[in-house]
Amino acid sequence: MKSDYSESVFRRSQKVIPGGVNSPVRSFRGVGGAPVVITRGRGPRVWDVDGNEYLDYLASWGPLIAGHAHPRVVLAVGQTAAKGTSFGAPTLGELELAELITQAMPSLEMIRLVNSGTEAAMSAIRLARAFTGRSKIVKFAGCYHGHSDPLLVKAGSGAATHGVPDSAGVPAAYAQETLVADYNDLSSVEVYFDEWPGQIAALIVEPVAGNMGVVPPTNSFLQGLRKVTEDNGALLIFDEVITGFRVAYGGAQALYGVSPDLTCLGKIIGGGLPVGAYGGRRDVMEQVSPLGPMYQAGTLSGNPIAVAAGIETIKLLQEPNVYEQLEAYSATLATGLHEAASAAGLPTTLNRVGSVMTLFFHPGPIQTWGDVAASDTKRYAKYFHGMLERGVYLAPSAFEASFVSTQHTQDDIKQTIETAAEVMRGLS
Ligand code: KE4
Repeated sequence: MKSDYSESVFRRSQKVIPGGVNSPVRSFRGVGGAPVVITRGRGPRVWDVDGNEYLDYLASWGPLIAGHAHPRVVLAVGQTAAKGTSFGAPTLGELELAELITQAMPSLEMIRLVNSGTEAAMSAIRLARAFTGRSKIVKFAGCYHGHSDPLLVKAGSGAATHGVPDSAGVPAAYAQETLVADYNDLSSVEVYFDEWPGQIAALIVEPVAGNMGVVPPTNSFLQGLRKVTEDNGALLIFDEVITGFRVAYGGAQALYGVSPDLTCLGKIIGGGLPVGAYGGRRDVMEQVSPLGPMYQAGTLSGNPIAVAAGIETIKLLQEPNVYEQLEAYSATLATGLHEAASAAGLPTTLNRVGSVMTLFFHPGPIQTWGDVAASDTKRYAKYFHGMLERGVYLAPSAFEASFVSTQHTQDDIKQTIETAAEVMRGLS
């Protein structure tokens, strides 16, 4: 594959943008090599500046469930832009998106639109602290909720101790308010509620973990979190930035039948444009300014063009059999990849929920952060580059997810499996 134009553009970018990227995981540091510079997308495909074509399973890290440049999304964005780009005032579009989301997810009695998943999670944490009057929060190792200070925290020295910063610039005093538990291990949560009675405002969780690779909740884990938070007067926050409208139209809360007190959303609800949201119980959301004392604001929150893309994308997901097709094609892909790996004698585990999945080079099962950390990331990097060279674009990190869109065809899936089989034969 020719890549000299990508390489020259990336060299220029590195002079003016840290690492040449506007988000670290795009840098390919997780898999080595230099990223390709993408110039356009259409349906399930993207092209780079050297003219190379790729079958895309990154989907911009999840938002593009309806594929790139969907005609209906492009038309909605264009028609909206022609009437103005932003007013800083109430609009019909933000109301329509708010009503679509709250109708899809009944636990969201009220919702506030913001501009990213980070803003959604940051605001939900502040709201939970305002509502309960408590300061501690519980999160899970391996789960990611954006880059706000309270959430860039890793586990402290031992169980039941406070967290430590997971980034330079996060004061230890902030990190101490965050307690880090182990995903799929309810006892690691219970110990915190015993250690800090009446002090934990909320627990935030990805109901299907997607940021350590895909790790689904084991049976009764989510139900257990619902009970332990309820029993201790803490709020349960589902971070559905990845899973919202992805694993089901009503998100993971519909799929697993567990109702959180607050939900964070992003990615798909913007259809590729910057939209995030947080919402939930009316009595909690009524604490949000201007109704209540918890302040949160944003110049471009509910931006007309962004919400137009989100509305059209969600409407596309209301069409008949959309999720049945996503499930069928994703299941075929998952089975094909796993069989290709087995045929090449490679131990792999493929974790999947609907159209979001991760292939781990590890015999499995993969149910905890510890299992993930033991997977073969070097072999994943070779697999990633082998697929990229053959025109298949996966997540450039072993700890991320790949996504099937409504625009991938059965032939695309078949081609992907054949390509993977060829690459894996070279890995064993
Ligand atoms: P954003 O601020 O990137 O819109 O959303 C943060 C966020 C919150 N919650 C979950 C569950 C998320 O997955 C994310 C962002 N996901 C990452 C990768 N999985 C986005 C990619 C990136 O950081 O560039």
